[in-house]
Amino acid sequence: MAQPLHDLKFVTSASDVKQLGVCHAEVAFVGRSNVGKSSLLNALAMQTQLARVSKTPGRTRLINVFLTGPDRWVVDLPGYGYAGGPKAEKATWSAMIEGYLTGRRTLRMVFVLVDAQVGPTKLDHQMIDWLRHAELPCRIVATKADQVKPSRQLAQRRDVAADLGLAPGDIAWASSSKGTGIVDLRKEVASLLEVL
Ligand SMILES: Nc1nc2c(ncn2[C@@H]2O[C@H](COP(=O)(O)OP(=O)(O)OP(=O)(O)O)[C@@H](O)[C@H]2O)c(=O)[nH]1
Ligand SMILES: [Mg+2]
Repeated sequence: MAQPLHDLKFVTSASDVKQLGVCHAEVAFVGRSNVGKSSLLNALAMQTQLARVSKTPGRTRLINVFLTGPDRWVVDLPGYGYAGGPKAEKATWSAMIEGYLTGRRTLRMVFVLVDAQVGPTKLDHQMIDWLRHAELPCRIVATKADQVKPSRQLAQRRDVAADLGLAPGDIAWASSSKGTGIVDLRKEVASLLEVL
């Protein structure tokens, strides 16, 4: 059988949640700029150029919607914490993300991506606290796990989890470039979207 999510295809970009139509179920990826959201999406879809990956932070500036199966969406959100750009633009980004996160009843899970090596930043904490307060389901994914030295992997996983008040097993540990954790994450997303 074909792998789930392999058929992900880009549908639309929006600057406002009001521009989005309805779907049956959706999951979203958030995280600070450059944390690897688009790369993870590509890895999950087994495609190299589905979502645009860039060395320049702030590449993804709109709500990008990808479709899999019948009316199932995977949504790539613009990264937060991008230092560049005018202040007014940053305020627009936060409004865009908040509007999306609070405006979708079909949203089943928010995957919050945190850099495995750097650990949760102040902005990551703010995002996670905000999601918990808004009672939105969230799952932490530590990205770029290949950047953590093999001898540090276990300890780092424990530290990142503890920093967020979680157990190590609560965090998905992934590397888009090496493929670590991608199969499990793909299954998790497919199961949430009921496309398994
Ligand atoms: N070593 C390593 N680098 C990665 C991994 N995933 C992404 N990167 C690199 O990190 C950089 C940013 O990746 P993106 O996927 O564009 O990050 P993003 O979160 O979508 O960034 P914005 O769209 O700017 O918010 C790129 O240079 C990627 O090649 C990974 O698993 N391991
Ligand atoms: Mg991106």
